[in-house]
Amino acid sequence: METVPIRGVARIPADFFGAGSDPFVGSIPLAGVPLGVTAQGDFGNSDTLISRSADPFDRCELLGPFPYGAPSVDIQILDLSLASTTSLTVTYDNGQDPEEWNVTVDLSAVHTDGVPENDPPLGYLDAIRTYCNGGTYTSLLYVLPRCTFIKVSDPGVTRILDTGLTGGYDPVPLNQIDPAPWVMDIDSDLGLTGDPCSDFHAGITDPVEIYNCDCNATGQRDICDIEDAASLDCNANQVPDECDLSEGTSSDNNANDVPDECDMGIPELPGAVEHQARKNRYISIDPNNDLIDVALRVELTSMKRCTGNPARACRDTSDCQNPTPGQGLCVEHAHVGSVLGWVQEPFQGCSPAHACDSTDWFTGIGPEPWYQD
Ligand SMILES: [Ca+2]
Ligand SMILES: [Ca+2]
Ligand SMILES: [Ca+2]
Ligand SMILES: [Ca+2]
Repeated sequence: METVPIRGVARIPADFFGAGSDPFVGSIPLAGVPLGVTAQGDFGNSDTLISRSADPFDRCELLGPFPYGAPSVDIQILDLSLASTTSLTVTYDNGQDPEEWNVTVDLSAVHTDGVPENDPPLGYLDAIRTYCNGGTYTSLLYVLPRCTFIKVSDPGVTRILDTGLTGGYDPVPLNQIDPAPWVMDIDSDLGLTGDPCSDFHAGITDPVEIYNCDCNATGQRDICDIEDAASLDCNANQVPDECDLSEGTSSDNNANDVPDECDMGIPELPGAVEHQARKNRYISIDPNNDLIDVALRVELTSMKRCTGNPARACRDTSDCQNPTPGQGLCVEHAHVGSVLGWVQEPFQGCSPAHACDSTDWFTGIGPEPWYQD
């Protein structure tokens, strides 16, 4: 919350606070009070709600020619919630009987009555875009405040000054003269939330300002290429992967046109082999690569099983006879395309009594999904 002095309310007339109260002239320091849930939605810690006729820039456009300006955008205040940070002192009969009063400030009824004719003038927002995701802006906003004064010693006693309904008060110009930052997209590292329907977020500075908005020369801002799926971004760095490779920020040692950090975790598999060769029986994979949600799935093209117990896999007939003689012969069963599941340890397991070696049998299949992020 920041302090927003409102200086337009230059004078509170005599007898406003009570018979004989002196006119009050001065500035009252104010701070924002969270709007929270309103008729227009939940605005959390925001203290001011402003509507714009449009976003100043198209998010997917490239940076225009210098000075990167956009037409002015009309703005209008929709809600306001402020409160005094220190009480003000009211006196009577030329300085006698001082009293302390607090004040809260919201909008005059003329702002909210749905009648446009009595509204203060529209304000404007002038934005320039100095890098791909944002720039700076200045603005002017007109406000007719409604002040509710609350007597500190007796909070049940209030006085209301609605500057829109009381003659003699001009709209207060809230002028953002010093260029303030804005962004189109809020960096997730900032932990801030903004209106998801808006491409203009005031008062936020991007941690990194990017000036090359079209690294792949598509004529469209790269972040939109990714959103349109015209470009991939497997490493989730908000840069099209073709630019990661062409600019050398990602390596491609296996020349598959995919940044190598996205290849990590996918083993280089040998070609399909007959199971008798007993290759590929133990594969080390990295399930911690969160960019890849499939580790490795096993398909068998053929497999031997015991004739007496077809559920039992075998290498030769001795496997079918052991431990129970007479369990049949070991013969080939076709299982073309059978998906068995996910690779895990060799089913025999490794133990002091059974050291794993190259003759171990590769059928260790975990129930799906054994490897899944
Ligand atoms: Ca009105
Ligand atoms: Ca582009
Ligand atoms: Ca990328
Ligand atoms: Ca690669």
